[in-house]
Amino acid sequence: MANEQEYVTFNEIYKQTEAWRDAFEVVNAITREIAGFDLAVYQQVLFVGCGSTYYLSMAAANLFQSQNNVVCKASPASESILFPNSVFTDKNTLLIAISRSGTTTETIQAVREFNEKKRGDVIVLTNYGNSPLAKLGDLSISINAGQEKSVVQTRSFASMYIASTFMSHIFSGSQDFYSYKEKLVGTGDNLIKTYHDFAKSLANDHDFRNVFFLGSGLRYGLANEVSLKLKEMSQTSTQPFHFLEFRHGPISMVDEKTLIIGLMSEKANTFEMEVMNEARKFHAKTIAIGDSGCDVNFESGLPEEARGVLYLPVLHLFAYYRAISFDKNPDSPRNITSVVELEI
Ligand code: F1P
Repeated sequence: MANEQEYVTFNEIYKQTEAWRDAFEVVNAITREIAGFDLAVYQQVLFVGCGSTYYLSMAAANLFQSQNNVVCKASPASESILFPNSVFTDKNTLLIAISRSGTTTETIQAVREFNEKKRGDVIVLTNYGNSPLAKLGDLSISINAGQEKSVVQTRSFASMYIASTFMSHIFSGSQDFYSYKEKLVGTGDNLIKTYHDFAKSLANDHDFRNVFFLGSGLRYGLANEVSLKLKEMSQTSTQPFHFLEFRHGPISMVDEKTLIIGLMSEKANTFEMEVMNEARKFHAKTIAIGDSGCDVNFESGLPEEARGVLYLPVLHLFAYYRAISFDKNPDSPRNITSVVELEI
C-alpha cells in the first residue's frame, strides 16, 4: 500500500481548484460563442452523460431551467439511444453532451444519432479537446486542467460543473459568474484545508453501515455524484434522495448505524433541517453541509446558484479516506474502468 496521500486521487482532490480556475478561463474566453446559441429557438435543452457526467447533467439541467425559463432535462446517454421517443420530441433541441474522456461509446453514439436525425444543435463539454466526442459538437468546450489519472472523477467533475454553471449564467444574460472566480477558488482552497481532518475522521468512523446523501434542487444531482464517489472508492452502501422524499419510505432504513449527509440549501433550509432532525430522532448521525449554520460551512456569501461546486471537495476527501480506512486503493476501484467502451 502507498502512503495514505500518495495516491494520484489525493492530489486530484486536494489541488482541484487549479482545474476550477481553468474552467473559468476557458468559458470566459468563449462567452460570445456560447451566447450565440439562442435558447428561444429550442423546445428543450437536453443534457446527456454517463455515470458522473449523467449526474452532472442532472445538476446542470436543474440550474439551466431555473435560470433560463426553458424546459431542461437530463438523460443517461444510453436511454436516448435505447428509448429515443421517451427522451426527444420532434421539436428543435439543444443537446449538451458531457464526458470527461470524450470517448464513452454511449455518449458518442447519442450525439451521432442526434446529428443524423437533425434534432438540433450540440454543445460538448469535456476535459479532452481532441477526443472523438469533442469533434461532434457545434461548439466543444474542453477544460484540460481537469484531466485525471484516477479512474474516479473528482476534479474533472468539479471543473465541468463550473463550466456548466458559467454557461447557464451566460445564457441568462448575467455577467456575474466570472467575477466570483477568486471568491469561489479561495473558498474551495480554504474548505479543503479546514475540513481535511474532519473528512478523514468521519471516514475512519466504521460504526455506520448505511450512508444517505440528501439534496434538493441542483443539489440532488450533486448528491447523486458524491454518493457515487463513496460507492466507487469504498464500496460503501449509499443512496441519494431529495430531502422531503426521504420521509416517503427511505427513512425506515434509519438506525444508529446510519450516516446522513445533507447538502443544505438556503432557500429550503427550514424544511431540510426538519428532515435531518427527524432522522436524528431515529438515532442517525447527521452532517449538514452548506454556506453557514452547518457542520461544514463554506462561508462564501456567494449566491446559491453559483456556489454548488463547494459541496464537492470535502465529500471527495471523505470518500477517499473511507477507501484508505478499508485498505482499498482509491485510484483504481474494483470492477470499473475510467471509460466504458462498447461495441454498438
Ligand atoms: C463516465 C464514467 C465515469 C465512471 C466510470 C466509467 O465517463 O461513467 O463517470 O466513474 O469511470 O465512466 P465519461 O464519459 O465522463 O468519460
